[in-house]
Amino acid sequence: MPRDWTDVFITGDGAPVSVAARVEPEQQRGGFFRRLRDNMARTRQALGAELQATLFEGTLDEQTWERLEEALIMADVGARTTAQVVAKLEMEAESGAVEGGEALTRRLRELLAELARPGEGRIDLTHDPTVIMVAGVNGTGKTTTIGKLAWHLQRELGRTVVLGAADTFRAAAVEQLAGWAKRAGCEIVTGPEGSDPGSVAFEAVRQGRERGADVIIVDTAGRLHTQDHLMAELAKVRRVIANQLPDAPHETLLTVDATTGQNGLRQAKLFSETVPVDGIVLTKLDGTAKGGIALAIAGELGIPVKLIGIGESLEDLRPFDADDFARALVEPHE
Ligand SMILES: Nc1nc2c(ncn2[C@@H]2O[C@H](COP(=O)(O)OP(=O)(O)OP(=O)(O)O)[C@@H](O)[C@H]2O)c(=O)[nH]1
Ligand SMILES: [Mg+2]
Repeated sequence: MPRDWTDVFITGDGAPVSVAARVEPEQQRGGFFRRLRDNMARTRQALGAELQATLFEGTLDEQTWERLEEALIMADVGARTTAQVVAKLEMEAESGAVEGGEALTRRLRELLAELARPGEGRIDLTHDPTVIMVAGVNGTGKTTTIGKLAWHLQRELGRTVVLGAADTFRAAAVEQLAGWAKRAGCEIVTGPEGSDPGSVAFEAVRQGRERGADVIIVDTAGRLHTQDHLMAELAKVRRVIANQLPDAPHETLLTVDATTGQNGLRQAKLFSETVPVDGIVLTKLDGTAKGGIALAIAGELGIPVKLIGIGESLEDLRPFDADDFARALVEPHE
């Protein structure tokens, strides 16, 4: 079942979903996933050859599962996800529930997709207003993602969006976000460079409420003097937002750069230990041949990937579909 935008957002009753939102995905999705499949062709072929040699031709023994584990790790699926998937497949094979190369391969694909779908994969927009905070290592695509998301919410879902420029550390950060606000056609709340990010976030939520905005998206810094300093600041921004509006932020999104592989995964772990993260935005998937990382991130962190970034322009944000990624990795034999 292809996943489109209408599956990503919980909009409540009678929310206007434009025709564009409903008809757009097929062509664009098709284009991107064809590219993704092409990019992942080498990985898929290598994994396919290994599946052929193990699940199809060999007798299923200890060695089969070890080889399968190695092959999945090589495909960047991640050690923890791999161990879980292979253990489950082995159990089902031994109990006789799944038999034969084709059934095992199909089941492998299903298990990979299942693990890549932990928890609630949607973003709830029914709060009044909904506050979304975006965090992540510097350069992973926070500001760009916010611009794309604001554009999408305004254009396709008819929501009014206010942005909060709480990255006050970097001189150009506010300007950059202001550029995106202009492109997306939404308002922005800023503070002077070097000012307290907490007060900018507070002000953004306050002004957003005053103006009757539907969604407030708060940008944050990706780098400070030290890592500890950054984590403390993120926690503080969160607290300040909650003081202005109880239960907010309703959604904390963490951006992860897909091209940084396992390193990105480690950084994401660190962030998610400091601020409760509701969803991952996996960015720069257009620049990597290792799309398997999408399955690893969700599986390893236990946090759903909700959106993916596939380029630098406004329309280059898409819903994440675990089945698509599992299929791009494990060739269907139907
Ligand atoms: N190819 C590609 N580039 C992206 C994507 N998302 C972001 N970028 C680029 O990555 C770079 C960094 O993006 P930013 O949005 O500035 O990242 P940030 O997390 O806000 O960075 P800091 O504010 O420095 O912490 C920019 O050049 C973006 O154009 C994506 O999905 N694909
Ligand atoms: Mg930024």
